[in-house]
Amino acid sequence: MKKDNLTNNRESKDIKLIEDGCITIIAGPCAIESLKQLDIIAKKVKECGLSFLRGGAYKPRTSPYSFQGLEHEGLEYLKEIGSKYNLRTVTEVTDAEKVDEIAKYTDVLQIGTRNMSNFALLKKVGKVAHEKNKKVILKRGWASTIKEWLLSAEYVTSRGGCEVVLCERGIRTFETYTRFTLDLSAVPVIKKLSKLPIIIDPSHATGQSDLVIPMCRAAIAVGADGLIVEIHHNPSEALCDGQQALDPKQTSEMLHQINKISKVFGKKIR
Ligand SMILES: [Mn+2]
Repeated sequence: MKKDNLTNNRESKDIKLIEDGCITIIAGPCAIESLKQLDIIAKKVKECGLSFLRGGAYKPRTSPYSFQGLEHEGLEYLKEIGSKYNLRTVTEVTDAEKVDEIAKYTDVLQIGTRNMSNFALLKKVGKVAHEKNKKVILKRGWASTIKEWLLSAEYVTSRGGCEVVLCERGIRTFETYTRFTLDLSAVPVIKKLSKLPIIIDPSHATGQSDLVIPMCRAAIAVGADGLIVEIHHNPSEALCDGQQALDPKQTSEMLHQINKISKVFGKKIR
């Protein structure tokens, strides 16, 4: 697809990441693996009635020998598929020098757990998000306190202002059965200390697909404004984080359950 098409055929209407009375569910693969893979998964996201597609192009991996993402090529696929299905896109920024480039291809800039204290990156993301009207998801550092997390958010919001959403994604404790320990009490604490919305990432917190739906339910019950969930059309063949990805059937089941729980709180999913 030509670059002009990629930049021009989006609906100009701005939509917020979080809206009052709604639960925002962001879904998609951990990593963008190919145009076809992203197309299949995005189609599912659209069929589920959701508005936001996630997908990593630059992947910060614990091991340098793991798949590092398709990088620039992945950004092009994300933009193309976002346009095709009219989905807003979410992707991670890992490096201050890449923020301008990535902002041309995505609606939401995600700052990952490893970069929550990368202040040069936070300042750059805040500036670019303000100038280009991008939204920001700031994940909690896995060894960071809530107060440190809120101060990191201020690095972003103080560069002119933009929509910033916090994301609790698990912290490191002595427990090794789950990948991290999901700190659900962070939700009411954030609600007490801050006006920023907060979403939950049950995929990275638990690291196991069978634990994702129960923690999604708990996240809505505790008052989270949304979820970011890794899904894949064929988790056993995923190049990244397949063990925690929901397959299409589990994705439908998750939405079915979250829809029911959201109604209890007078909210609808989007
Ligand atoms: Mn992942």
